[in-house]
Amino acid sequence: KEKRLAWWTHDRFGMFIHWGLYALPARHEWVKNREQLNDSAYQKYFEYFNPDLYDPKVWAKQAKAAGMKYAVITTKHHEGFCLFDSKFTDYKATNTPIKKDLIKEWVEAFRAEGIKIGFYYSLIDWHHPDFTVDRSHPQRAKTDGEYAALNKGRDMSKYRTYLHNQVRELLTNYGKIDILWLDFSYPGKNGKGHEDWDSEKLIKMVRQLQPGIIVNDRLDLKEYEDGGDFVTPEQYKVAAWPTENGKRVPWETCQTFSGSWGYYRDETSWKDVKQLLVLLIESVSKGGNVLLNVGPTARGKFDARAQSALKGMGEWMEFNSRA
Ligand code: FUL
Repeated sequence: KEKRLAWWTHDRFGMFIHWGLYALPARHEWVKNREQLNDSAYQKYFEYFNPDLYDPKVWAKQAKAAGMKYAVITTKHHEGFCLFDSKFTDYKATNTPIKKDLIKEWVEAFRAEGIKIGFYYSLIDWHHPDFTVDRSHPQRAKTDGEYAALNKGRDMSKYRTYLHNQVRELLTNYGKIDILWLDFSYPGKNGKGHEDWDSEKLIKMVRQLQPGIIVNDRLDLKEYEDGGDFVTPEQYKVAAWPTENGKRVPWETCQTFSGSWGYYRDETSWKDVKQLLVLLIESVSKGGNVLLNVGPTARGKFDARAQSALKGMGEWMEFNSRA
C-alpha cells in the first residue's frame, strides 16, 4: 500500500472536477435531490447539455500552472448522468447535443500535461430505475406504504451489475488510471452499502483491472481487509494527522472554493487565495493531500473566480519552486 501511494504522497495536491447536468441549473450538484425533481423535470438539462466551450487542454494547463499533479473527474455523479460513453446506458453525454465522450478528451488532455488521472464514480444513482428509493433519494416518500409502492419492481441487484459493468468500462477503455474515487454520501439501504454495491467484489475487480491504482475509502468496507488506500475527510481543516488503531493513515481532504461541488453561480462564499494556501500548507504539514474542486460551467469553462484562485496559487507555487 505504501508503495502504491508513494507518488501520491509525494505529489500532495490535485484538482477535483464536479461536472454534470447540474451545471445547467447552476445551484448545487444535489439540486435534483434538494428540490425533489423527478426524472421528467430533470430531463431538460439533458436535452440542453451542450458545453460548446469545453476544451480540457485549457483546464489541464490551468491545473498544472496551479501546481496540481493529479486530477479526479466525476465520470458519473449521484444524478446518474455519464460523461463517458457507456454501453450500459443511454443516459450519457454522447446522447446530448454535445455528442461526445467528454472523458476520453479529458484523459488525453490531462495526460498530455503529465497530470495523473483519477476517476470519481458515484455508487449512488438517482436515475437508474433499479436503484432503491430511500429517505435520501429525490423521490423520497412519507410512509412505508409509499416506499413499498415506489420500490415495487426495482431490483438493486440489477443496479449492482450495472455499477460493476460501468466501473469495468472505465478501467478498461481509457488506459492507465491512477486513482479511483468511489463515492457514497450515505451508506446505502439500511446502512449496508457494501452489500448493495458488493464492494468486496468491486474492489477485487478494480485491483485486478488496474494493478497499481489507488482507491479511496468510500466503499463501506471499514472492517474488511482491503477497505481502500486513503481516507477522505471532506470540507474541513484537519487539526492533526488522522490515526486508526494508533497508526497514522494516508489522508486527503477534498475542498471546494465556495460550498457546493457542482457549479453554483450565485454562491458568494468563495475562499480567497490566502485561505486556500493556508489550507494546503496546513494539510501537507500534517501528512495530508488536498484535492481542490472546480465546478465547471455548463458551457465547459472554469468560472472566472476559480481561474483567478488557481492563478494565485500558481504564483505562490512558482515563487516556492514547485515546478
Ligand atoms: C459527497 C457528495 O455527496 C458530494 O456531492 C461531493 O461529490 C463530495 C465530494 O462527496 O459525499
